[in-house]
Amino acid sequence: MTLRPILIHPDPRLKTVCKPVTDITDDIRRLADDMLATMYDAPGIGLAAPQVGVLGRMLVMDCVKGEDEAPKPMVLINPEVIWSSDERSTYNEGCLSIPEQYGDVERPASVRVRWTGIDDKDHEDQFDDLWATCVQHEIDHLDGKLFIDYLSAMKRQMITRKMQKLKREQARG
Ligand code: K1U
Ligand code: ZN
Repeated sequence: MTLRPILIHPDPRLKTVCKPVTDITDDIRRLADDMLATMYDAPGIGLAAPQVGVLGRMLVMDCVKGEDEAPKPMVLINPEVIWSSDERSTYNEGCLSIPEQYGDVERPASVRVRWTGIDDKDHEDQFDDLWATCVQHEIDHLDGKLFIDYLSAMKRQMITRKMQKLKREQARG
Protein backbone atom coordinates (compact mmCIF):
# COMPACT_ATOMS: atom_id res chain seq x y z
CA MET A 1 0.00 0.00 0.00
CA THR A 2 1.38 3.40 -0.99
CA LEU A 3 0.28 6.87 0.07
CA ARG A 4 -0.20 8.91 -3.09
CA PRO A 5 0.34 12.68 -3.25
CA ILE A 6 -2.91 14.67 -3.44
CA LEU A 7 -3.07 17.30 -6.19
CA ILE A 8 -3.72 20.86 -5.04
CA HIS A 9 -6.05 23.24 -6.93
CA PRO A 10 -5.49 24.81 -9.44
CA ASP A 11 -4.45 21.85 -11.57
CA PRO A 12 -5.89 21.00 -15.02
CA ARG A 13 -6.33 17.34 -13.94
CA LEU A 14 -8.89 18.52 -11.34
CA LYS A 15 -10.91 20.20 -14.13
CA THR A 16 -11.05 17.11 -16.39
CA VAL A 17 -14.12 14.94 -17.03
CA CYS A 18 -12.80 11.46 -16.15
CA LYS A 19 -13.15 8.37 -18.36
CA PRO A 20 -15.09 5.26 -17.25
CA VAL A 21 -13.05 2.43 -15.73
CA THR A 22 -13.44 -0.48 -18.19
CA ASP A 23 -11.89 -3.41 -16.25
CA ILE A 24 -11.24 -4.18 -12.58
CA THR A 25 -7.55 -5.01 -12.99
CA ASP A 26 -4.81 -5.51 -10.38
CA ASP A 27 -3.83 -1.86 -11.04
CA ILE A 28 -7.37 -0.74 -10.15
CA ARG A 29 -7.38 -2.91 -6.96
CA ARG A 30 -4.01 -1.40 -5.99
CA LEU A 31 -5.31 2.11 -6.73
CA ALA A 32 -8.37 1.46 -4.49
CA ASP A 33 -6.12 0.32 -1.59
CA ASP A 34 -3.80 3.30 -2.08
CA MET A 35 -6.69 5.78 -2.26
CA LEU A 36 -8.26 4.44 0.96
CA ALA A 37 -4.89 4.59 2.76
CA THR A 38 -4.29 8.14 1.41
CA MET A 39 -7.81 9.23 2.49
CA TYR A 40 -7.47 7.85 6.05
CA ASP A 41 -3.96 9.32 6.35
CA ALA A 42 -5.01 12.84 5.22
CA PRO A 43 -7.43 12.52 7.12
CA GLY A 44 -10.55 12.78 4.97
CA ILE A 45 -13.94 11.19 4.46
CA GLY A 46 -13.65 10.82 0.68
CA LEU A 47 -11.19 10.87 -2.20
CA ALA A 48 -11.66 10.74 -5.97
CA ALA A 49 -9.13 9.25 -8.43
CA PRO A 50 -8.35 12.59 -10.20
CA GLN A 51 -7.17 13.98 -6.84
CA VAL A 52 -4.27 11.51 -7.07
CA GLY A 53 -3.78 12.22 -10.78
CA VAL A 54 -5.68 9.20 -12.17
CA LEU A 55 -8.35 10.37 -14.63
CA GLY A 56 -10.73 7.39 -14.20
CA ARG A 57 -14.23 7.35 -12.67
CA MET A 58 -13.51 5.90 -9.26
CA LEU A 59 -13.87 7.18 -5.70
CA VAL A 60 -13.48 5.99 -2.13
CA MET A 61 -15.22 7.17 1.02
CA ASP A 62 -15.88 6.41 4.66
CA CYS A 63 -18.18 8.85 6.50
CA VAL A 64 -18.44 6.84 9.74
CA LYS A 65 -18.17 9.44 12.54
CA GLY A 66 -17.70 7.93 15.99
CA GLU A 67 -14.50 6.13 16.97
CA ASP A 68 -16.67 3.44 18.63
CA GLU A 69 -18.30 2.65 15.25
CA ALA A 70 -16.62 0.22 12.83
CA PRO A 71 -15.04 1.84 9.75
CA LYS A 72 -16.99 1.46 6.49
CA PRO A 73 -14.53 1.84 3.60
CA MET A 74 -16.36 2.04 0.25
CA VAL A 75 -14.98 1.88 -3.30
CA LEU A 76 -17.32 3.14 -6.05
CA ILE A 77 -16.37 2.57 -9.70
CA ASN A 78 -18.31 4.37 -12.47
CA PRO A 79 -20.85 5.76 -9.96
CA GLU A 80 -24.08 7.30 -11.32
CA VAL A 81 -26.73 9.27 -9.42
CA ILE A 82 -30.03 7.69 -10.47
CA TRP A 83 -32.33 9.63 -8.09
CA SER A 84 -32.05 12.86 -6.04
CA SER A 85 -34.43 14.05 -3.33
CA ASP A 86 -36.25 17.37 -3.69
CA GLU A 87 -35.24 18.06 -0.10
CA ARG A 88 -31.94 19.98 0.07
CA SER A 89 -29.28 20.22 2.73
CA THR A 90 -26.42 22.64 3.18
CA TYR A 91 -23.00 21.56 4.46
CA ASN A 92 -19.85 23.60 5.07
CA GLU A 93 -17.66 21.54 2.70
CA GLY A 94 -13.90 21.16 2.58
CA CYS A 95 -11.66 19.44 0.04
CA LEU A 96 -8.29 17.72 0.38
CA SER A 97 -7.27 19.45 -2.89
CA ILE A 98 -8.14 22.87 -1.38
CA PRO A 99 -6.68 22.59 2.14
CA GLU A 100 -8.09 24.65 5.00
CA GLN A 101 -10.76 26.38 2.87
CA TYR A 102 -14.47 25.83 3.46
CA GLY A 103 -17.76 26.95 1.95
CA ASP A 104 -21.49 26.28 2.27
CA VAL A 105 -22.81 24.12 -0.57
CA GLU A 106 -26.49 23.20 -1.01
CA ARG A 107 -27.17 19.77 -2.52
CA PRO A 108 -29.97 17.16 -2.57
CA ALA A 109 -30.28 15.75 0.98
CA SER A 110 -30.49 12.14 -0.31
CA VAL A 111 -29.36 10.43 -3.51
CA ARG A 112 -29.62 6.95 -4.93
CA VAL A 113 -26.40 5.81 -6.63
CA ARG A 114 -25.56 2.85 -8.88
CA TRP A 115 -21.92 1.73 -9.22
CA THR A 116 -19.58 -1.19 -9.87
CA GLY A 117 -17.81 -2.48 -6.76
CA ILE A 118 -14.21 -3.60 -6.47
CA ASP A 119 -15.82 -7.09 -6.49
CA ASP A 120 -16.82 -6.33 -10.15
CA LYS A 121 -20.51 -6.62 -9.15
CA ASP A 122 -23.29 -4.03 -9.69
CA HIS A 123 -24.39 -2.17 -6.55
CA GLU A 124 -27.16 0.33 -5.81
CA ASP A 125 -27.88 2.16 -2.57
CA GLN A 126 -29.39 5.31 -1.08
CA PHE A 127 -27.09 7.80 0.67
CA ASP A 128 -28.31 10.29 3.29
CA ASP A 129 -26.83 12.93 5.59
CA LEU A 130 -23.02 13.33 5.33
CA TRP A 131 -22.78 10.24 3.06
CA ALA A 132 -25.04 11.99 0.50
CA THR A 133 -23.00 15.22 0.64
CA CYS A 134 -19.73 13.29 0.33
CA VAL A 135 -20.74 11.01 -2.56
CA GLN A 136 -22.01 14.05 -4.55
CA HIS A 137 -18.79 15.99 -3.80
CA GLU A 138 -16.72 13.01 -5.01
CA ILE A 139 -18.82 12.40 -8.17
CA ASP A 140 -18.38 16.12 -8.94
CA HIS A 141 -14.60 15.51 -8.88
CA LEU A 142 -15.08 12.85 -11.58
CA ASP A 143 -16.81 15.53 -13.69
CA GLY A 144 -14.03 18.09 -13.13
CA LYS A 145 -16.11 20.09 -10.66
CA LEU A 146 -14.93 21.44 -7.28
CA PHE A 147 -17.04 22.66 -4.34
CA ILE A 148 -15.73 26.21 -4.96
CA ASP A 149 -17.58 26.17 -8.31
CA TYR A 150 -20.79 26.52 -6.22
CA LEU A 151 -19.49 29.65 -4.42
CA SER A 152 -19.56 33.27 -5.62
CA ALA A 153 -16.94 34.25 -8.23
CA MET A 154 -15.33 36.53 -5.62
CA LYS A 155 -14.98 33.79 -2.96
CA ARG A 156 -13.74 31.31 -5.60
CA GLN A 157 -11.11 33.77 -6.82
CA MET A 158 -9.97 34.52 -3.26
CA ILE A 159 -9.55 30.79 -2.51
CA THR A 160 -7.79 30.12 -5.85
CA ARG A 161 -5.28 32.92 -5.15
CA LYS A 162 -4.57 31.47 -1.69
CA MET A 163 -3.96 28.03 -3.25
CA GLN A 164 -1.62 29.52 -5.91
CA LYS A 165 0.37 31.14 -3.09
CA LEU A 166 0.45 27.84 -1.14
CA LYS A 167 1.72 25.98 -4.22
CA ARG A 168 4.44 28.61 -4.83
CA GLU A 169 5.57 28.23 -1.19
CA GLN A 170 5.51 24.41 -1.43
CA ALA A 171 7.60 24.55 -4.65
CA ARG A 172 10.21 26.72 -2.88
CA GLY A 173 10.42 24.01 -0.18
O1 K1U B 1 -12.90 14.96 -1.82
C1 K1U B 1 -12.22 15.42 -0.92
O2 K1U B 1 -11.46 16.33 -1.11
C2 K1U B 1 -12.35 14.86 0.47
C3 K1U B 1 -13.25 15.70 1.35
C4 K1U B 1 -14.66 15.16 1.26
C5 K1U B 1 -15.77 16.02 1.75
C6 K1U B 1 -15.68 16.77 2.88
C7 K1U B 1 -16.75 17.55 3.31
C8 K1U B 1 -17.90 17.54 2.60
C9 K1U B 1 -17.98 16.79 1.47
C10 K1U B 1 -16.92 16.02 1.04
C11 K1U B 1 -12.72 15.63 2.77
O3 K1U B 1 -12.65 14.59 3.34
S1 K1U B 1 -12.22 17.12 3.51
C12 K1U B 1 -11.77 16.62 5.17
C13 K1U B 1 -12.94 16.34 6.05
O4 K1U B 1 -14.05 16.69 5.72
C14 K1U B 1 -12.74 15.63 7.34
C15 K1U B 1 -11.49 15.33 7.81
C16 K1U B 1 -11.35 14.66 9.04
C17 K1U B 1 -12.44 14.31 9.75
C18 K1U B 1 -13.69 14.62 9.29
C19 K1U B 1 -13.84 15.28 8.08
ZN1 ZN C 1 -12.74 17.32 -2.81
